[in-house]
Amino acid sequence: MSVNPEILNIVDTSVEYKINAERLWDSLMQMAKIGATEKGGCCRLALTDLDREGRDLFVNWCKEAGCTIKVDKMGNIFARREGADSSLPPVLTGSHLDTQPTGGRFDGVYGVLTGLEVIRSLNDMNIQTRRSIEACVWTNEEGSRFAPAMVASGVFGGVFDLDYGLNRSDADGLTMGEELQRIGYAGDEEVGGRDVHAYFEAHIEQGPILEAEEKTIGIVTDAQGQRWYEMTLTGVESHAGPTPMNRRKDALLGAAKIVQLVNQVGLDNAPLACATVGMLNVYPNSRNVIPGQVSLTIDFRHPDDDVLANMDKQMREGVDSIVSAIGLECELEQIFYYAPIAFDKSCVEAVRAGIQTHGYSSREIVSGAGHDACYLAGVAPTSMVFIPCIDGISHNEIEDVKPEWITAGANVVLSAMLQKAEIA
Ligand code: HGY
Ligand code: MN
Ligand code: MN
Repeated sequence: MSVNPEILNIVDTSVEYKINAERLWDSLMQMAKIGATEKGGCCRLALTDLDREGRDLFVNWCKEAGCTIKVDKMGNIFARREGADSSLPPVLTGSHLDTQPTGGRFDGVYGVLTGLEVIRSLNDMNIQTRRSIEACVWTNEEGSRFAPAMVASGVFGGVFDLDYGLNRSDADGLTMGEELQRIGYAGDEEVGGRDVHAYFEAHIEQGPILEAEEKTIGIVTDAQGQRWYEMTLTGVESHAGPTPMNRRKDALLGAAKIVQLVNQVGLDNAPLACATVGMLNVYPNSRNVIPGQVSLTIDFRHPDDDVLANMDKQMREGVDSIVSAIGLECELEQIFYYAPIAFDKSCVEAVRAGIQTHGYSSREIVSGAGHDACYLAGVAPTSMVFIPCIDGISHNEIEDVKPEWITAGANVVLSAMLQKAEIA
């Protein structure tokens, strides 16, 4: 595995800088108690009281580690450990604390607490870095309570404007701005617009590749692109008894055909395409009423932007023929899109050097999931460090890892950050 020689001069990578594995695992298990679910997962939806509890715990731990805390207008948290030259753009690491409704204990949290552990370990080793280090928490990465995903890192990355971000609303009409105020995380700092020297994000792979290939670290070179849609199908509610089959405008029949169509679009663009209908609401949802309206969501992913565009075209053509055959109205809105991302080569090299220092097994990998790093990549040299998860399962309460994977990923992040932050 070749490593860029000039990087190796900045930090003596023969020294295996290590984190405190037990302390990191313990922090993860303490955070997992907040919103713990019966099946062993976590439910801490963005900007709920449980999210606030998790944020408060993180902030207190960072203050104990000597950090100063800043919160921006999207509620993003930055815990800063001053470097020798605080005028230099800092090196950031982090992820998210919000979870899916049936989320796990590691998605997002792992990256956030790895950032804290890097700071705690630098304190233990009494290392002063030349550049400041910041451990971050990005608001609403999941896009579950408030769509779309990665809203706050998207505002930081200049993709969404602040007004758009603050006005995302949940199913009850509550906006992110209102909920940030309510939980006390509507910060004063401007969102983004500042220089960041490098950003690293540790995350579980959330897929099966690393575990199947028995690789401890994923060197994330790219992330696939995404398109998210919201669709409303409108037919005619009518009585399930006297309405003949040939006189129906059944919105749920249309939705069922569209679920099949979305799946087929994924299969037609195999093996890399992903296509999912994750949400479906039927109105009036009564057993003896022919559904008059159905709302559903579509999630398309692919590492090639042209294929992603073709999936969009294939879906729209299929939808048109389904709705006209049944006589439905269809409102279709694309609410989220970003093109596939190539991460920064020098950051990828810093990760590779960290892997070499520790002698971990590794392979290059493209991220199937979206991450805040995808938007940070637009404003700072960025890369990610993946670790395996058991059976590749995530966005599921049974999400699990091996502690040694947690340790390895954090050691690599520590090494990569030291290369970028340099030792004073
Ligand atoms: O949808 C995603 O890829 C991420 O979990 N927000
Ligand atoms: Mn995540
Ligand atoms: Mn997730």
